[in-house]
Amino acid sequence: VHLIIRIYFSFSTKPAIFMDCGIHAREWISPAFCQWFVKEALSTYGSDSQMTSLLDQMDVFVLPVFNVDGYDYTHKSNRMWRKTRSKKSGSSCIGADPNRNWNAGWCTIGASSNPCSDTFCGYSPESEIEVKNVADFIRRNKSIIKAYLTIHSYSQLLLFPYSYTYDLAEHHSELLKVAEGASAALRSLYGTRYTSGPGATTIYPAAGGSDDWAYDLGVKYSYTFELRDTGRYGFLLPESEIKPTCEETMLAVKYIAAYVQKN
Ligand code: ING
Ligand code: ZN
Repeated sequence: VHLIIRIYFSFSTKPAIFMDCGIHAREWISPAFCQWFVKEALSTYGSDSQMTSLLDQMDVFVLPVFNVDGYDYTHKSNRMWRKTRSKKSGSSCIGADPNRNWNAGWCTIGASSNPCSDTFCGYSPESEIEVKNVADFIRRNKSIIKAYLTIHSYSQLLLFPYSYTYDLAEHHSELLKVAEGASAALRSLYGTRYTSGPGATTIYPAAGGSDDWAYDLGVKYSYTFELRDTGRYGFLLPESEIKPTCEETMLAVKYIAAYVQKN
């Protein structure tokens, strides 16, 4: 069962932004950011004019920990675990990659059909209960969801479709323009540099990712963040970087939200 927090200030149905964190178990800065975002949204509504206007006009769905079992496992057994923790009789290997399990060019490129691989695409699209549940939620709320944001680490990238093909997305130039605006906003705080672009050419080709799936469903503003750092600490980002990372990332998320709000 997933916790999805809906931030809203009136009961009327408004356009919405959906954001998830913690798809991959070991990317600890990601759930930290979702938690930060909720705190910041609730505590700055009424004082920060941009946040107030955003939440007056839109609802925000936040899924703070997508891969709950995997996240728990990184705390108790293996800090570097990435996948879910699902079991299947006949294989001694556990879990599938929840960012290779979506029905978007599923398992055609940059994914493995070997259950022991860290990028195992699963036995079928949406075989992972976490993916099925969130996909159902987004399909159910598709008419109001205007943007899909998914938070990973690390590499300091702002990615958008496609990752499962080298073809450019129909809205490529607009997606790139918004990503570059968001990266500039992020950089303005501490000088942290992000690279923006389609997943396939900016990081690596990989099918079955959530942003490609949401985009093909019709959610135009679909982005994957890869937060700090660029590899010095990697997944083991020191505690001292949590607050600055969250603060700068807020600026990028608010930039995208403000753009979506007026379009
Ligand atoms: N990176 C992503 C991954 O799942 C990605 C990159 C984004 C792939 C979008 C596919 C689609 O491999 C990390 N760090 O998880
Ligand atoms: Zn990830």
